[in-house]
Amino acid sequence: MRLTRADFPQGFLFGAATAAYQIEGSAFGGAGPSHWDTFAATPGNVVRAEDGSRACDHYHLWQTDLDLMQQAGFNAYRFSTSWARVMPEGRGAVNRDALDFYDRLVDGMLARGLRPFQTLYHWDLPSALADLGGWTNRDVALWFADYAEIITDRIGDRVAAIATINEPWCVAWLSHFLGLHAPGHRDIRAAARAMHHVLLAHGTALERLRGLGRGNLGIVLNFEHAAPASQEPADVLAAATQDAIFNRWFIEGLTRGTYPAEVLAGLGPHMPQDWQADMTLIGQKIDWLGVNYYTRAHHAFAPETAWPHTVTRPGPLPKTRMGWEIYPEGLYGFLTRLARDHVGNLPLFVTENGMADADQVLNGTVNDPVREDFLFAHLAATRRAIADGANVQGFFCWSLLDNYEWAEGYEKRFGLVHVDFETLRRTPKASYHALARALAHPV
Ligand code: IFM
Repeated sequence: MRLTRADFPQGFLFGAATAAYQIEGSAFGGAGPSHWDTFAATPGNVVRAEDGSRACDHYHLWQTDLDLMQQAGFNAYRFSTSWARVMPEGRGAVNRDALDFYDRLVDGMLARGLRPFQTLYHWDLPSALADLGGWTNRDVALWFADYAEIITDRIGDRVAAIATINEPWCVAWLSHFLGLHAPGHRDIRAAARAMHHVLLAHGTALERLRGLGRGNLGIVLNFEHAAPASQEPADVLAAATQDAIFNRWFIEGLTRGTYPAEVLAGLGPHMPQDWQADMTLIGQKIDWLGVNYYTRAHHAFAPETAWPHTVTRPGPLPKTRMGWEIYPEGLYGFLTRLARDHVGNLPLFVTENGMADADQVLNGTVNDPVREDFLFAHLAATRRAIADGANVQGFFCWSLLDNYEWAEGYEKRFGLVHVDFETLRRTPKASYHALARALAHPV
């Protein structure tokens, strides 16, 4: 038996999530260039060098997309506002068309009974700020707070919740240590700085918004279950180190006023001077925490490599088109672990969960049974975490639409709704209809 709305607490929010650069079309409406435009234009970074200039053209088709949200029976929509759209140079001049666009978008959500969950930063750093060092420059915290103030001045009176940053691990580690996302650095000093400045920016913006009377402020972290590749002590240690980098650095910075010793062992010498003095600002109270969860990874000790001396190995479970193992148990694990070890009764939201496949339209329909099973298994894991005491108040599928999957271009389809990137035609997939049936169920 599949779960329905009635299996969740009264008032539980169901929604889908998107991000500006992945759907809007950055060429429209006077947006400035972002570091994703230049990363994508550099050979070898992105599959087929695709970028977000047109994407799903949500900039023009947003009403259709909000209708799809409403027709699915969702009661919340997680979207991001683009810094490069609102402030094309990152600082200074404001693009009035951008403010008008987000104003209409939020009103459109409210008119359809969708609670707007805004994310302030989902990776489109304005190029002018990237030129100044981006996340490696401490000033990014103030630039970000200024942008946060400007956009919330326009729409903050109507949004239900605001997240400062989406997935700091990706902003900092994936992009400055592993080099796989913009700006594509593979540099431990840049990574250490970004790992700290991303939380400093969160704290600075949070303080600014709180001072302006804004409420329901949070942050969205991503978590990945870190398993040892074997039971050898060295592999167990490798998994613990990766767990500390991925799953503990940000939440401990936010809630414990320091970073895990295992990570400081590697990053310590490269950290900004006096980083400890920022931890009170970083550790300010948040009103909710967003949890993005997709998979687990297996880690092995790699003595021949530099710190953190780890490599990943393939796991045994079925995998999605991203090559990610399907492991719903990991979501249960993080929701209960966060409640137990870090945030107590703080409201948690699953702000992203979903999977990529090579979905195709056949005779006007898209069959995606693997995604259906995936989503219902993760909903069941969430329900079990709630029963075991985690205060989870909502679940957002990633994503409403097939969209620009960053370095993977348009090849990996995460949507509940198929998008034909030639015609821009939207076709709801079977998983969309299955969710709509589950949500139509009387409470
Ligand atoms: O598409 C991304 C999203 O932008 C952030 N979280 C993970 C998704 C899938 O990779």
